[in-house]
Amino acid sequence: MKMLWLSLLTLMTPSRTLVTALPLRSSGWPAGHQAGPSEADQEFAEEYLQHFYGYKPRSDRQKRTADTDVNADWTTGHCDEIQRMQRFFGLPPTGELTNETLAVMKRPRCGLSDVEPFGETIRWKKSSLSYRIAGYNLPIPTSKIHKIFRAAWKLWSNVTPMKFHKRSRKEADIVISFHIGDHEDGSPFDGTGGILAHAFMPGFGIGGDVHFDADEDWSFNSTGFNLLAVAVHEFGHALGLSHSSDPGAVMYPAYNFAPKYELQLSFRDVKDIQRLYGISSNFASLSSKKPPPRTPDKCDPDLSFDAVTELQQEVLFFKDRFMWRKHPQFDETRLTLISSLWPDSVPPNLDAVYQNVERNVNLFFKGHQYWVLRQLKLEEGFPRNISDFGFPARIKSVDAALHFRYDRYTVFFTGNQCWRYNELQMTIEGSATPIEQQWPGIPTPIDAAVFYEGLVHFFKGNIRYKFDPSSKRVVSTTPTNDLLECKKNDDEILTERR
Ligand code: 0DY
Ligand code: CA
Ligand code: ZN
Ligand code: ZN
Repeated sequence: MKMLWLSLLTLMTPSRTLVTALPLRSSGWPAGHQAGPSEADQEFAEEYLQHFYGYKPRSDRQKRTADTDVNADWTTGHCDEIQRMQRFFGLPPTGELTNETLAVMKRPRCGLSDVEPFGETIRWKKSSLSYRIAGYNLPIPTSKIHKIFRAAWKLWSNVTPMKFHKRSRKEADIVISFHIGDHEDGSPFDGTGGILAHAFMPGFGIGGDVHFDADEDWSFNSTGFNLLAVAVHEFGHALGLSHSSDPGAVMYPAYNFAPKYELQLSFRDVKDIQRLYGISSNFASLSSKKPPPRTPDKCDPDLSFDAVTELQQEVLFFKDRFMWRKHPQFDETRLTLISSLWPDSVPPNLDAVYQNVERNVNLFFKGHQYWVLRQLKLEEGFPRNISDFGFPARIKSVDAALHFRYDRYTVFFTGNQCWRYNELQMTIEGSATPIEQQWPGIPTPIDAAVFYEGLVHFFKGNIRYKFDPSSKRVVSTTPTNDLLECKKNDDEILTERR
């Protein structure tokens, strides 16, 4: 991830040392008065100062009386920004738009703003941005592409005071285009897969522009890559966001779109963009109706799990649309989206999961449905109804499933009862028994259960109960999240500080 972001930085924000290293001339400046700049030059300079020096046009500056000298008036209005720009380039800080000043402005340069020192925030200095769609010829109809881009901008304008307008002709702040292979910006595309798109950080010229790899199978449903999902990510870059280490974020460096899950900005994305541009006036009412989803935090003392299972040598802890994977060889438990391992087939907010080693399948339960996956593939005909297991009709869901691989049976937990399911005969043995009888000391209903290191681990809320099946008693209780080892990596600490 770090690599991706580093390469993005070097590719997308051409070094500004290039600008500062330009030879500075110290002599030969014209001393006398010179003819004022043309209107076209004024317009150019105005845009330049807006982009790089945070110049904000004020409406009173536009008001000109008939008898004022237009050039003098323009220069007075821009004096401060021109001086700052002149100092930056080693020009005499006259505050006037001299020919030399104009010449320096017109030199090719990178898209970064000079106002904010490197390492600080790069963002647009105005709240209304224009975008233009240039040079597309794709299997998707134009009207559909327009709709997708409008929807992608809307996600960002919902939470910030930013406004985005489509332009069909004329220049635009953000030019969106589709390209194949080398398209002469130093970052060639790579055919199908790999790099899907890239964007330039806010700035003049190519700054803010978004390029999509035309070799990809772009789609607006579930085949290929979802254009909306990638557009939202790229527009985030075009607005000045870098990659996020939060796997729930749209700005996560890898394509993580799950068609079953509605595309929305995560809490992290919203925080990051609002740090750059502030909060939209209707944000409070919007987010009270539908708050941006938070990514679960392994260090949250109130963390609870939806389900826990063994998977090969790993233990998987499920929460919402995420899971932590604990591998005996790695001391760090990594958070990933469930969809990054099982794309499209497994739903979020599961009730129970278990692995049947003998049959080499994993079973996922949610509500009255269950899914059987062999390796990473969904078996045909699933999801099916949990009545298959032989539960009476009153059982509408299960709380947890506990598989005993050596004895070939699985215990299902429902409320304060449990059921013993014989995996060989594929039937429930006898009828339900009270949990307190089979598993004394375990509170009900439970969230999750797993067999791990010779003990049964029950999870309820933020407490984990270690149960010894041979002596039939709880041997210890610990916080639910202690197996995840709450140690934050640098990335996470950095993102949280913001
Ligand atoms: N562009 O913004 C990217 O991040 C490039 C890589 C960069 C070094 C130029 C890129 O296309 N990354 C792929 C991507 O899907 C990585 C991949 O998994 N193939 N990025 C866009 C994306 C789309 C949707 C990311 C998310 C969601 N999270
Ligand atoms: Ca590609
Ligand atoms: Zn490009
Ligand atoms: Zn990216």
